[in-house]
Amino acid sequence: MLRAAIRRTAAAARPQARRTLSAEASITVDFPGAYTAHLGDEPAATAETNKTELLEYFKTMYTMRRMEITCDNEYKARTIRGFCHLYDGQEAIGTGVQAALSPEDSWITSYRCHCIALARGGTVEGVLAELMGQSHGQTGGKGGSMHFYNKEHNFFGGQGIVGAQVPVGTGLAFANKYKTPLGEPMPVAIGCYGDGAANQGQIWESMNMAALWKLPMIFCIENNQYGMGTSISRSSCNNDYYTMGNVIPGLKMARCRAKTKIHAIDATSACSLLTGLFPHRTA
Ligand SMILES: Cc1ncc(C[n+]2csc(CCOP(=O)(O)OP(=O)(O)O)c2C)c(N)n1
Ligand SMILES: [Mg+2]
Repeated sequence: MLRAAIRRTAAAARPQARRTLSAEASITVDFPGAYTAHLGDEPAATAETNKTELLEYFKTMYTMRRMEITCDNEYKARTIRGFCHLYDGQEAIGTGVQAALSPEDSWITSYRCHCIALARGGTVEGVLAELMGQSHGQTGGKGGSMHFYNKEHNFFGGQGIVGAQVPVGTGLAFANKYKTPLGEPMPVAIGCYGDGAANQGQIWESMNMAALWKLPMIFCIENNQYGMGTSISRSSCNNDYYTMGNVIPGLKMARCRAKTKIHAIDATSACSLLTGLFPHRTA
């Protein structure tokens, strides 16, 4: 599944993929040691991109960071009430996933969803208004921090129950397969969840069904090393989460520094599109 999805993305078969449209000079980015594979081959540790794309990724991540810092401040000022789960430090994942997905692919995530809502067709205004309970918020001011949703852009939330998005995401993958006529490109589904959710029973049940029925499902673990202040070493007997699928190929995407063929840069903004390990984050 994961391997097939990556192969499909790499092939850039679909004409609407933005990266195929640019006629700009290509930049080759190397990120050695970024991947470790389980039950499959590692993809090439190099990517073709260009200045426009890189700037776009940086702008997205920078906007996310500024938005989350504002949310943080407003939460502390009590203009945002209720829950507020921030995504700062993890922006590269959302940005990278969005860059790899097609608009028709389905995306579902945890309560840590402000920036995914932004990436998946939202606006900063819509996110902030939602958090402040305004009717012009992205989900009418009724969802709040944990329940962003955007059906038009195939974003299915925003789930408050840890891990609950994974079986629902597997259902989205099933629907994508069921509804795709034979021979036509099949949208994938991606379910993002944390290290704290990774050992739940419903994850294993979902993986079993996804593997059994060969669903176009990507299980994406955002390992920020903590679940509500409990470190992964105290909650999981296996900290190599990418090896957890007993028949599902896994890929660890490590934090890395990239080098372009032009000059050496600290290109976290480019290469950590595929990063899987992040600094401490608690709810
Ligand atoms: C079923 C369930 N149990 C407990 C909680 C309370 N809770 C909220 S966040 C969280 C930690 C989850 O950690 P992780 O999956 O690593 O995600 P992160 O917050 O680090 O992104 C817990 C236990 C919940 N929301 N749902
Ligand atoms: Mg975590």
